[in-house]
Amino acid sequence: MRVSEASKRALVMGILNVTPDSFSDAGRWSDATSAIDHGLEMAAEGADIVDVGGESTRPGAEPVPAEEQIRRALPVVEALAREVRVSIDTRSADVARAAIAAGATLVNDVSASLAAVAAAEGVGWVAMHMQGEPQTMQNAPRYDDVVSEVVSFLGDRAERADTAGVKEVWLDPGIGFGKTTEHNLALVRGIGEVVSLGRPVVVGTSRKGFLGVVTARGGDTPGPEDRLEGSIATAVWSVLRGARMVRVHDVAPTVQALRLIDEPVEEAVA
Ligand code: HH2
Repeated sequence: MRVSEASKRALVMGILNVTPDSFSDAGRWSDATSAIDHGLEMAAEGADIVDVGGESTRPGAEPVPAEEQIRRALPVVEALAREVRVSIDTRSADVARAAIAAGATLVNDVSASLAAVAAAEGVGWVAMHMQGEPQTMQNAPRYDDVVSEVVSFLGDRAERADTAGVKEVWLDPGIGFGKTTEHNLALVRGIGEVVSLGRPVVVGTSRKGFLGVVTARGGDTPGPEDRLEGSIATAVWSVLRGARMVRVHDVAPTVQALRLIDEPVEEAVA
């Protein structure tokens, strides 16, 4: 059986940080016009969803007040939602509601705490695992067994989302959120265990620090913009293990790489 027959094509979520301080692309899309252009560009490259965020959650980041997140993200959500599915990357119920009113149909929630908002608004919800809070999460992440602890947390959130009445639930292991390089590698390698929960899984490894650590040669750790190979390798790996969506900065090369998995065999060799 071909992979493409076993399941529909995996989705690509393009990252659009309308922030001055994200760990990659910091400030690049922080005015609405350039952000909208970049969102449209990612849609044209094949992004199924554009994930708009007005708050960086990189290690050490300060929380951004809801009003400021709304000021940054809303015009972008409004413009893009006419052209492509938009998710709002936020931990704030107020920001989520404002973005939904502007056209977002998915709440990408790194705090896994907004199920009730998604249920009440009738939109989808991404529940992501994080240990601690962005400001301090990388100080001393600790697990007895990272994969089983993350799986158990996500299974619990999925059940709560069902009870709350969320119509579309995605689970995300939260790569880089309160995790060492070893924890991140264990989760990527063990992504099939998250998939075994029977829910659609989204994975966000794109340009993250552990890829730099693993691919470093002779002490040179590649910066975020030089982590494309690791980003693509882990996206392809995750989809082959059953993930249904990858969250990425580099949409065009990811879409191209995933075609190798999803293209029907006879078309691929024609
Ligand atoms: N990672 C980041 C932000 N949001 N959402 C999901 N579902 N999964 C992730 O892995 C994830 C996420 C962090 O990456 P990024 O948005 O690129 O950076 P920053 O938080 O610095 O803006």
